[in-house]
Amino acid sequence: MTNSIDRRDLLRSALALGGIASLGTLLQPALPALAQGETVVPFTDVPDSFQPGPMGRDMLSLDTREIRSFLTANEEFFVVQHYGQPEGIDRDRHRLEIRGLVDEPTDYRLADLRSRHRFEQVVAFECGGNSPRLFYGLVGNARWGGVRLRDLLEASRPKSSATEVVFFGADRGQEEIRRTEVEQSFARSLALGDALRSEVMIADTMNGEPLPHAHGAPFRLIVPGHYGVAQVKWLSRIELWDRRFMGRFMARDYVTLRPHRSDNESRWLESSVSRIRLTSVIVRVSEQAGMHQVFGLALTDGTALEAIEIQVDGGSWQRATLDEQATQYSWKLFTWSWPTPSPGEHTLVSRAIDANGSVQPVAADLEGKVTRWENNAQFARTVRVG
Ligand SMILES: Nc1nc2c(c(=O)[nH]1)N[C@H]1C(S)=C(S)[C@@H](COP(=O)(O)O)O[C@H]1N2
Ligand SMILES: [Mo]
Repeated sequence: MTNSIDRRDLLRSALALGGIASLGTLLQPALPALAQGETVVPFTDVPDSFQPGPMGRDMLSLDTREIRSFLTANEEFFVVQHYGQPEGIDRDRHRLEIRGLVDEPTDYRLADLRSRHRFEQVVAFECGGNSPRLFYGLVGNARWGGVRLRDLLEASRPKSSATEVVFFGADRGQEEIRRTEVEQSFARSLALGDALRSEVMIADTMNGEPLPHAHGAPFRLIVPGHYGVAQVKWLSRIELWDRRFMGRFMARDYVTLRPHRSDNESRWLESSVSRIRLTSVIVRVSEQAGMHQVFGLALTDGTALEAIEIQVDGGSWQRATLDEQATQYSWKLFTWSWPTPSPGEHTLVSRAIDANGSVQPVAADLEGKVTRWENNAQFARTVRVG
């Protein structure tokens, strides 16, 4: 499998789908210029001092105003990790170990994965901490290639007592737990039933290129429809257990605390950040020959998106057009033609509605949520039309 073939396949599928991505720019690190005569209507909610891109070595955010293609280039895909990026991982020698409650403990190297049955899928995810602060820049949409986790798990023959699958990264950090200093790997888990879902993959390519180091080379877990924290990078060990895993990133951090009201009763609930909550955000407004276009993106947990609606200055909700390149687990891009806005400042907001009739919440619905995770509230943007 060579990169040039992957690139060509990518271009061909983009062509076949007749999408909005302009071909020459599909995987370019530099963003293309605007269409001739197209100008961006500036957001007035973005301070001049706002600087997306790398923030130290452990974070990179996407400039959502500049999204111009269906797939996010590898160099622009956001980066988050908690214990730094591990050094000294040899792409070809790094091993994935499958252990615990299995009859056949097995090790895999990159070449072993390359020789197994492979597939590709487009999957978008955002960090569970994505928010207005970075204008929702902790998000990306890529075509991942690799093997089904299920195939590897079945080859190791899980014992009937196994209920939990724990995924360990090669990166380690110091934690103080119950007044004890311990060294831990980044780790997350899935219930065995979830781990066996056919879309869960171990990916070693990203947009047809070998997985970059910042994104977990040589291979990472991809759990479509889940927040970023589930997508374990630098995957090195999988263990099957007969009890729940309660590591930091499952049970202490990335835990949402919110009040829940039902039957006149209110109680506090804690839940582990897992499936993506229905969300959408407007990322750009542009003007060309007097026509105004509003552009944005939406994410679901894989549930079909029913509609995106746009509201201007508190008026009636209008239906946006969904980009036809969208797949079940990709992000969903949308556009809306804004008829003749008057000069001056305007407020625009989008809301996503899924096939179950769920509507993206407003900030008031999330009132009382103590932790910052899972902020999927409708996000009003302001622009000045000149
Ligand atoms: N090994 C490892 N995997 C990890 C993390 C980490 O710290 N270590 N961070 C997680 C979090 S919180 C996010 S949001 C995603 C980000 O993936 P990306 O950097 O490829 O965008 O990786 C996840 N996988
Ligand atoms: Mo994250």
